[in-house]
Amino acid sequence: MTDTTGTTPASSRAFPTSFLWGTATASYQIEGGAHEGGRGRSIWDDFSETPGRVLNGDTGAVACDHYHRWEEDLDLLADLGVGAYRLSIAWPRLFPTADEVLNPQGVAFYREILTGLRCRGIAPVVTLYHWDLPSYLEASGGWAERATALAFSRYARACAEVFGDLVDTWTTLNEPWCSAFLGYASGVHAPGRCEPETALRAAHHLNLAHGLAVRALREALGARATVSVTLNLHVVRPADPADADCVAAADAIDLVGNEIWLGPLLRGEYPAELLRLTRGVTDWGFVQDGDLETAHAGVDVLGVNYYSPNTVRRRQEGAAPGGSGGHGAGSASPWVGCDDVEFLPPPPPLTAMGWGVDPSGLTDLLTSLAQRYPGLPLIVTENGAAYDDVPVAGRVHDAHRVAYLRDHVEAVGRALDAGADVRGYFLWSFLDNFEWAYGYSKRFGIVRVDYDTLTRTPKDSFAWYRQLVRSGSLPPVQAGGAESA
Ligand code: GCO
Repeated sequence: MTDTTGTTPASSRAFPTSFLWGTATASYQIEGGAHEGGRGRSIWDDFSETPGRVLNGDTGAVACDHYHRWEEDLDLLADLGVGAYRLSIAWPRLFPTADEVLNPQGVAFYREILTGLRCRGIAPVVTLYHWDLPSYLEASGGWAERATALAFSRYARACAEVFGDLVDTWTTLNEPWCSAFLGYASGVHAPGRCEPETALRAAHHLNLAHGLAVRALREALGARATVSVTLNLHVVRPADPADADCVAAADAIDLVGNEIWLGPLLRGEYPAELLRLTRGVTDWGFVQDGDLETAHAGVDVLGVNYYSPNTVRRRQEGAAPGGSGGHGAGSASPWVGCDDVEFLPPPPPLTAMGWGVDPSGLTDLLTSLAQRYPGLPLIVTENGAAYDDVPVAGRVHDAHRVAYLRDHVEAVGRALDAGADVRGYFLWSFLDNFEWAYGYSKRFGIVRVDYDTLTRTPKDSFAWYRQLVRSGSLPPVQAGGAESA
């Protein structure tokens, strides 16, 4: 049914008034200013400057130049009307050198941004680690070493002390799966190592780092601290749910993709099946007494990133093991202990990343977490899509992105209907930005960034999201479906 304006009046879904609408970025992906303000080097500077690691040799040296244009960006956020903004702090801006002397220029930079957000009525949701490990820590072993977790807790404490009056919610780690397995197993992310045992050590030290950081935040801030962690939990489906081999393949991915975090962080254990699955790789001797208790520090809210589900089966003759984890194919698989598993290519439609589009995965993820961990509030800390936007006369009509977003916000609504305690939704991403190994070739933003002039141009999806966050209801879709929005 269409009304006289040509819109479909149906399906205007209202969200609770307390529901938090936001958008997200990360330091290395947008800041630039890599050699300014006393910033030290990170593993992403080293990795991206290494020939052949990042598409087209792109680096984050300039990125979106947010380092100089942050005020313009904050004004755009205010125009968007979001209640919250998820950003990350670059660890090497605060502690540029191994002696861990706090860099006052780094502190001043983030204090200005955090204050600027608050002045505009936007709550800062701050991630402490979105992958830009100081290079001096990688030089002494990186996440393979326990010392890195201890350094992280000192950094977290310093952040609490200098930004505690301005931050709304603290997120310790962003997607530790990517840090451990893309960084140390498949090597498609910094530091680019392909060492399966090291990847499991890194995973454990990230879990430990989270727990130590939560402790530091709570000691420094007391009851004022709202703490979280953001996980990219893998929605993994057996190709044939009636086939025991397919189900076993899905279970293996669930263990190394999800349980390796949920177990220690939310239950204080590594499941016995995970230890069994990986026993050919490690004996887990790096787990020390008390570590699991530390990792199990508890979170006030669990951040969930979702883009696309995976379908797996037992590996068929001739097929490559594992999948790329969605971030570019390396010569090695990130799926340590899962050599028997094969990922099936997603059916169309696909985004520019080659990822499938299936909003039901988001509903399933949120409802299953809600059932498994009752009483734990959830927040979607990332969701969005890259498409090959084509600017036309200075505008970007990104109908595919609008359709993707609309359907996924609806999927969050369905999880709420099913009783999941979902508190908010952060769209990835506010700006087009440095998409890791893909450099600037993939655009996730609702604001286009022209990388020659650094001009910002809000896309149609920006206007669409603006309407959503300002009304709290999903705007009606144009007749003919979301694609024509
Ligand atoms: C991640 C990161 C983001 C990415 C986004 C799209 O999830 O990998 O948090 O930095 O840019 O997810 O890949």
